[in-house]
Parts: sequence; structure tokens; C-alpha cells
Amino acid sequence: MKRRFAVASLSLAVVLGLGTLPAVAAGTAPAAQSPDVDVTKVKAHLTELHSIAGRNGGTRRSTGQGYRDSVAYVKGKLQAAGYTVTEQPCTSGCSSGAGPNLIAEWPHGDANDVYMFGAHLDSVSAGPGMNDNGSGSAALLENALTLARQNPTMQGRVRFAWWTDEEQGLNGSDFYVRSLSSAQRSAITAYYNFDMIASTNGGYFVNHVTSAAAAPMKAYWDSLGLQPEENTEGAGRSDDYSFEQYGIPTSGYAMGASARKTSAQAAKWGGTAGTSYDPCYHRSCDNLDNINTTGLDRASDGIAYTIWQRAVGTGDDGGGDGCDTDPVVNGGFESGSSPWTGDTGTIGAHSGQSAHTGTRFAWLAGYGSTHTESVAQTVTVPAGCTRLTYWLHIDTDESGTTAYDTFKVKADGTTLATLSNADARDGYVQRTVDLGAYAGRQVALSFTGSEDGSLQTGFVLDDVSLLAG
Ligand code: DTR
Ligand code: ZN
Ligand code: ZN
Repeated sequence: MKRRFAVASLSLAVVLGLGTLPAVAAGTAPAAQSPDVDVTKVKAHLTELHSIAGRNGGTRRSTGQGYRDSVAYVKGKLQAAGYTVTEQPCTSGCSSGAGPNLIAEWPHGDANDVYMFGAHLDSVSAGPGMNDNGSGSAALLENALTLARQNPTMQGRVRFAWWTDEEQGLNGSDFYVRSLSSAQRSAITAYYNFDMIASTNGGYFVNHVTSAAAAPMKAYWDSLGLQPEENTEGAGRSDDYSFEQYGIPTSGYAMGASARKTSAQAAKWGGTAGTSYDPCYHRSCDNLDNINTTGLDRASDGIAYTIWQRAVGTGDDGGGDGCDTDPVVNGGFESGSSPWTGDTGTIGAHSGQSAHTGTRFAWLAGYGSTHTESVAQTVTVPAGCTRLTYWLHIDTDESGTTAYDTFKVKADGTTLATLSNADARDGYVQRTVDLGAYAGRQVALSFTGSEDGSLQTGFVLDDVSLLAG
């Protein structure tokens, strides 16, 4: 039997921080200001990578000490900055003796809304790999350090990756994506790749330039007047392809490899028509002189812009997807009970259970006798905003796998998800329901806990929200 004691609620104004927020015009999401990434610092990382190659026979190939030392350098910086850093040995599909992938997660924001930013850290045997791909590696490292220094409130989650053994066939990234569970793969909203972003005779190329994922990357270079083009040369040739094969949206920047600049491109970007974007591609001359600092700066800043647009908390997820304001109101139950209807007495800071975030939640059923309790609200589902998520803690005295007590999520009375005492575990689990079928429509969403006559099951609900699909 549960007892409910609501603690005295804070005033709505205090909960919302009213009076401290800047005034924002109705319907306008405040623009997150992305920081400048210091290209001098990006180049300092490149210099370190170049020295590492110099101590290891002039290469950072995946199977050599130059690669392992590159991993150690990047890892040390990230750990000092507060990242959760993992070395992932590549145990299948990589060259024999290849070093590990390096994965670094900024441990804030929605773990089910992950934005990945990756670059291969290995070079070819022939040279130190400064443009290919010290450039992408160093730009991501300085972006990661900039994010940690700024430490903004996060909405989505940012995960950086430095891949092993790309030059032998995209092997490190392929191994990583294959090792994920399908739930982990579907938590990745987009993957962004950076391979050769400082080509001396380069162009401004965006992978999948017209896609939704590319929108912030393209918008940043558009704002500099660069008129970016599709990265046709690099299509299917770098680590974004590993993610693409699993249906994960991808984009990224590149400045080009051995293909030649056209006269139209030379006219709009400068440089030499009829010459390779990177004349030192896969050669020993891919050294510190083979870096286009202006291009590297523009790419580094566009990465920061994309991180801020997509993952930093402003109420705008930056996808330009019509999901800028959560259509679910008071989904965390922190601000009284409006606009929830139904058994609103279930909403509060009850003792005996705790909130997922904040102090309040909805505790449906949990009496040990026949009871049904619901909370509901009507929302309009924007087309770009169809992923319903909620956090549920199921607490039961039942045992076994028979469903005696159930929790249902319904849309206009149609059941979209059912859980039961058989799904009970310690703590909250985030659940997701696809509302794609309701895009553009108004729908009554309800959450219902029902118990049979004996042995309690409580369904503790918190943080209901609609996210970009
Ligand atoms: N993965 C690249 C191969 C590559 C070839 N063309 C392009 C253009 C833009 C980016 C990458 C590439 C390599 O590492 O060699
Ligand atoms: Zn490369
Ligand atoms: Zn290469």
C-alpha cells in the first residue's frame, strides 16, 4: 500500500526561473551562441601529431606506435577535460595489430539523443597524415575541449570518436557501429565526419549537403558566403559510410583529396584549377606545410556551430525540424498539474518514490488492490517531432513473467505501448514510442496504470517529451 504526501510546491515563478530569463519574442527560440574555436590551438594539436609521427618513422599508420601515441595524446587531453573516454580495441575486421578506436562522451544531455562527431586518427604508411587526417582529428579535439570549457546546459548528448584503421577500409568505424546494440544505434540521431578539412587547394564540401542532418553544417558555411557543394569525391570513402549503412543520418565537412579542382570551383573559391585539392594526398609531403589554415578554421568553427545548434539546450534542437519547442507541456510534472487531466492527484513529490529529474512525477497505481489511474494531455504533433519519450520506473511486489498489472500508453484511445509488472526493475528506464502516424495531428496522449486485486505495482512516470524523430 502506498501513501502519498505531496511536499509543499514551489511557486510556479520560482520553478520556471521567471524574472531571470531574458525576454524572448513569442515563438522564437533563443539562438544558442556558438563559440569561436581557436585555430591556433587546433594547429598546436597538429604539431603534436606531427612530432609523434617524427618519432615513429614518419607515420601514424594504424598498426604502428605512431598511431598508439596519437591515441594517448588525444585521450590525455580529453580525460583532463572531464570526458568519459573509452579505448575500444578493434577485435574484428581491422588490420592485424591495429590500435583501438577512441570514444569520448560528454556525459550530459539526453543519452537517447546522441550527436556523434568522428574523424580517423590513422595516417597511411607513406607520411604523417597532417591533412589526412590530422586536420579532422585536431579540429574535433579542440571542439571537445571548447565544449568542456564552456560547459553549456546540454539538451542532446555529444560523443566524439577517433577511428582506427580507416585507411585500410573504414575498419575501426565499421567495427564500432557493428558492436552497438540496435537500441544504441537508434539513440544516435546523427553522425558527422571530418576527413581532410585543410586541403591546400581545397573546396568547401558538405556530405549529403541537402539533408536535414547537414543543415547546420551548410548554414554555417553559407553564412561565410562559401557556397558549399556536395562531397561527391568522398562519398562512401570515409567513416560516415559505416553509419550510413545502418541508416543513421550522416553529414560532415571535407576539402577534397586527389580529385582536381574545376575552373568553376577555382573561380568561386580561389586556388588552382586542374590541380588536386590536396597535391600531397597519401604522400610523405602531407606534413605541417600541407595545411590550409583558413579552411581548417572555417571547418572548426562550423563544427562548434553544429554542436551548439543540435545538442546545446536552448529549447531549440537546431535541426530546423519543427521540433523547437516541446509540444508536451509540463512533461516533467514540476509545474503543478496543468495541462494534465485525469487522476492529477497522482502528480506530485510523493514520498516513497523519487523523480527522474526535479522533484515531482506521476505515480500511477501501486495500491495492491484493484485500481486504475491515468494522466492525459492533448498535444499537436509537429511533423518533425514524432518521437515520444518518457521515463518510467516500475516498482512491483509481483514476481514472475505474467502480466498482472499493466501500464499503457495510448493515443486517442489506441494502445501504442504496454508494459507490466514483468518489466519491473530498479530505477527509471527511458521508453520511446513512435508517433509518426500522428504527424500534423492533434492527439490525446494518455498514460494508464492498472492493477489487479493483489500485490502492488506502481508505475512512476516522469519527463514525458516529444523529440525530433
Ligand atoms: N577516406 C579518405 C578518402 C577520400 C577520398 N576522397 C575524399 C574526399 C574527401 C574526404 C575524404 C576522401 C582517405 O582517408 O583517404
Ligand atoms: Zn582520410
Ligand atoms: Zn587517406
